[in-house]
Amino acid sequence: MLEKLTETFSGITRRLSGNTRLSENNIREAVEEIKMALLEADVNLRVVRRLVNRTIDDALGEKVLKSINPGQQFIKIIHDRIVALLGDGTAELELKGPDVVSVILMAGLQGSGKTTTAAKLAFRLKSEGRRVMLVAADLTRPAAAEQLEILAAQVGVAIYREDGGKPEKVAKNALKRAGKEQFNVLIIDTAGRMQADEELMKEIRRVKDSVIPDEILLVADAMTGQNAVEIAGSFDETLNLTGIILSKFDSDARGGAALSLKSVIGKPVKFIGIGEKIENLEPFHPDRIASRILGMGDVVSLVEKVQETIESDEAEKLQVKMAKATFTLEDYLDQFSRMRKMGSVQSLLEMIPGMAGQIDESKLDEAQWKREEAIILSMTLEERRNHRIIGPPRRKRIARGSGTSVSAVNRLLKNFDKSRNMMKKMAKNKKLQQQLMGGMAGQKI
Ligand SMILES: Nc1nc2c(ncn2[C@@H]2O[C@H](COP(=O)(O)OP(=O)(O)O)[C@@H](O)[C@H]2O)c(=O)[nH]1
Ligand SMILES: [Mg+2]
Repeated sequence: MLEKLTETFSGITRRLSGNTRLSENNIREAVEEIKMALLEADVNLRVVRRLVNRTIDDALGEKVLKSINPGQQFIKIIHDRIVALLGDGTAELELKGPDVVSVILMAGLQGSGKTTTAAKLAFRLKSEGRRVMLVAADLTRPAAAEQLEILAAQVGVAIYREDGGKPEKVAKNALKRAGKEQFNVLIIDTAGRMQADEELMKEIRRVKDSVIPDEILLVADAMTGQNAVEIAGSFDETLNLTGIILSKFDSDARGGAALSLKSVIGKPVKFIGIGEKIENLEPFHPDRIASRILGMGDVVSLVEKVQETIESDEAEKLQVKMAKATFTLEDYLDQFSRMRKMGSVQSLLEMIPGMAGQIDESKLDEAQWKREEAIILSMTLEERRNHRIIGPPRRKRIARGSGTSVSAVNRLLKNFDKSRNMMKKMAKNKKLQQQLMGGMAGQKI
């Protein structure tokens, strides 16, 4: 899903992120490219227009052109716009407490994935410790209830079905049963048609009225094009949806229509289906999807996090020191307290694209930090500023003072030399520097 879009956007990200100069023309060109990519991916035209106009407005403001790193600033704007397009944060299911029965109603066209998704949800809620009952209220074909029955057995949850009858009656009876038998969640699978028609809408409306669901979820096939948006609109009109689940997000469809849904009908996408198995259901994270499209890992949140903790003039000084390898143990010590404010280095570094696999976890634990901090604190200021003067007698003294060992002191000094060299190398590598230090140094992003 979204491969083509990702390709184009990642290209833009790569091209611009290192730019320290950006002209109005650069911005207009990039926005034009973005516009074409979105249209090609089948994102709704109105949605594209809105996104493009806002992006231009934001990007041409003083802030971008005059900032230290306009390229990154601009990418951040695109990122925020895409996040806004996809939703405001991750939307959770809103269910009642455990002592009452909550009802989830599944709606959607035939083949959209309602039955499968009902089972996936059951699996998810069951693993959260809820007692779930599936309800077969698709009475158009006997095979429909059988499909649900098989899935229910697979998930290990109860199923309620009746032979014949009306869907709204079945739903109501199921709710009664669920109350009596202390189930917490009822998930009602309903019938679909090839096209949304009057009869289907009336039927599902009656089911809704008979049980008053907490969640009314439209299952929309992410592979379908713009008419999915229209269909979603008509379901919303009839049912007042509480959310959308995009099924088949694992397909290689262009995906733009699916991405337009939130913007056009104003209801959040709560989950995405990413395969046929019952565990293939994921919460929908707009920011992660946006980062993925832009090919930037979680770099935006990284930049924001770092920015909160390092002021930018200080950061600039640090960057220069890193580049010239005049970074001392004194600076290093200074970083400890800042780093601590940011959370573990591990989680921080993992947000950088391409870094995830490359970090030796053992080097990053808190205990290790504390030891290193203690060692540096046992040094004199002179030693901190020039670690090369620390010969064997000093090492012994420092080890004793910090309650560590000479070998721990040796290791720290050796590692410090190594990292200083790495920083120097990094500083020569323009791209990596932009990605790492530009972000780490918390420029005004
Ligand atoms: N690849 C993939 N297939 C899915 C997904 N969700 C549903 N399907 C498949 O889509 C088909 C229709 O699903 P079904 O639940 O019967 O749709 P319903 O008619 O709306 O109840 C089945 O073959 C499912 O296995 C998904 O997220 N990914
Ligand atoms: Mg079905």
